[in-house]
Amino acid sequence: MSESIPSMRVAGSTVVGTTLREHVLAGMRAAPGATGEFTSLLNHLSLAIRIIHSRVRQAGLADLLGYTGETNVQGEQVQKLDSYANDVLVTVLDKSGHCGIIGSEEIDDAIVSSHPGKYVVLFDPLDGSSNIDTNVGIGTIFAILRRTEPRGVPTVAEALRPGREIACAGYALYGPSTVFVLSTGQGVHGFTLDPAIGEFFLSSPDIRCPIQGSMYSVNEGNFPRWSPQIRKWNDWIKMESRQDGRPYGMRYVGSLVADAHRTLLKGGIFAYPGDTKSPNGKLRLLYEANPMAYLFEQAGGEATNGVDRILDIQPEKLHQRTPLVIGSKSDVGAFRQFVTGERDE
Ligand code: AHM
Ligand code: MG
Repeated sequence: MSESIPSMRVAGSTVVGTTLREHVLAGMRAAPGATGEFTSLLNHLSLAIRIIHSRVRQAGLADLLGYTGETNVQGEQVQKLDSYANDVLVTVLDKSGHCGIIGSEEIDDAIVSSHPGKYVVLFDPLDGSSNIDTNVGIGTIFAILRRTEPRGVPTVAEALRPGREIACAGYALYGPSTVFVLSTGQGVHGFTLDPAIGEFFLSSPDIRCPIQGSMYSVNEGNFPRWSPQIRKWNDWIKMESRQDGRPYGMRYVGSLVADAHRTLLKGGIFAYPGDTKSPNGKLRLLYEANPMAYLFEQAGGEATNGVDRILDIQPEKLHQRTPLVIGSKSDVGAFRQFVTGERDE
């Protein structure tokens, strides 16, 4: 454990680190006028994530793999774990009493909470569905906004707001360990779950995305469908250049949460651009792109749709898709230069 993590030494040798709860409480104490509702909402989210973690770990044993037989709003086959994770989040968040609107990648329309509170929570309950059955990293991605009319009847319009209005975003990655990465607008902090006691401990305080990386992450199988500019970028990043460290290494898990987590920590670039089959790409603005864009900006990285800032896009529909390019400032900048035609080699 890093020396910079505030910790408590007990009985001479055991070190007890900062828990997620303590971290969130400290943020609340520093915020004048805080009522504790936001702290309580984050504690509920953390509970939902620990429940999902527990099920993901048992998936191969408990008849939780495979499909439910239903198709979701995206026209995709619903996996049992997708459906389970969605139910857990909706139930726990509704019960918290802090949400006016709950929106999920798995649900057609936003849910008006039965105990309306002052927040909007939007999430992808289990990102990386295609990897569920093969024991590859998957995750949960979320964004929280303050309602614009906290005393009024909740409306979907309160969810259709640009990502720059996000108050908090994060994700859980169910990988070899379960990590919870969070930002409330004061940097990005990573916590690791100690599964024996069910508590998240601060393990990566103040994550910074390096200014330039050495890896790129993109589904290159889509190459023939990309624009000539994006193909040029792809050729360029694989060309030898001692001066700027090319060729970059290639990493692609196919779970946004895993590919983004690596890119956030190590730098480089993740791109899911539009193509001739899907002009707006595959990823959803409200449930995937906005929360990731918020985290990357908070960590000193950048997030665009290839050209423009993701967090400035005005959403028109809950399930709207957008091309997404996130990563180190220098690498996302180079991608933009190719797309705009400013450079072609
Ligand atoms: P999902 O939310 O249904 O899991 O789909 C989104 C996933 C992302 O996690 C990942 O970046 C992308 O789809 C991978 O898509 P592809 O298989 O086309 O590379
Ligand atoms: Mg997803």
